[in-house]
Amino acid sequence: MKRAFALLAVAVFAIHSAGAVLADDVLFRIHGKDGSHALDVTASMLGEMDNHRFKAVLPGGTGTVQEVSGPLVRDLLKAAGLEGSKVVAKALDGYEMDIPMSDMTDFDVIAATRVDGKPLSVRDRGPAWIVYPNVDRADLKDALYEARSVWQVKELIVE
Ligand SMILES: Nc1nc2c(c(=O)[nH]1)N[C@H]1C(S)=C(S)[C@@H](COP(=O)(O)O)O[C@H]1N2
Ligand SMILES: [Mo]
Repeated sequence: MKRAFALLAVAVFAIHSAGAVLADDVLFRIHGKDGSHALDVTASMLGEMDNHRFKAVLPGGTGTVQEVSGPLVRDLLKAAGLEGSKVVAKALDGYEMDIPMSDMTDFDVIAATRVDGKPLSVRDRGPAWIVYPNVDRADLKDALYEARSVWQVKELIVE
């Protein structure tokens, strides 16, 4: 028993070192101004939520159509009980962008955590990427929405 536990501990450590996403690792955090209604979003939480999937061309990429999946941002905010007029998306590289709340209700904007079925690591611009359905809606393939397509999202703040 003790040995089994030790082996498990080694395995968990090995997975961590390899940079894999564990079910309960916090991918990103959402909250209101002054930290209210904070919700830590984990992979296991997303496994239980409705994940949306669609084709999109990721801005700054190769221009190819890829399949992205993740929760709708409006569903995440609802789950946390957050309401407001904008979402401030903060990324690991210090990039920060204000996104009007109307985008979340008008379009199916997701916090993509997978591209072509593969979980996004920080190296592939994860843990989460704000993605607009710009294949179904060609009008969303626009500089305005590209600038709002924040990658390496670590925090979403509703104001
Ligand atoms: N984390 C992060 N997301 C970002 C950016 C950035 O610098 N950091 N640039 C934005 C802008 S201005 C655009 S046009 C698109 C594509 O950026 P790229 O052409 O520099 O790859 O990603 C957006 N998302
Ligand atoms: Mo841009």
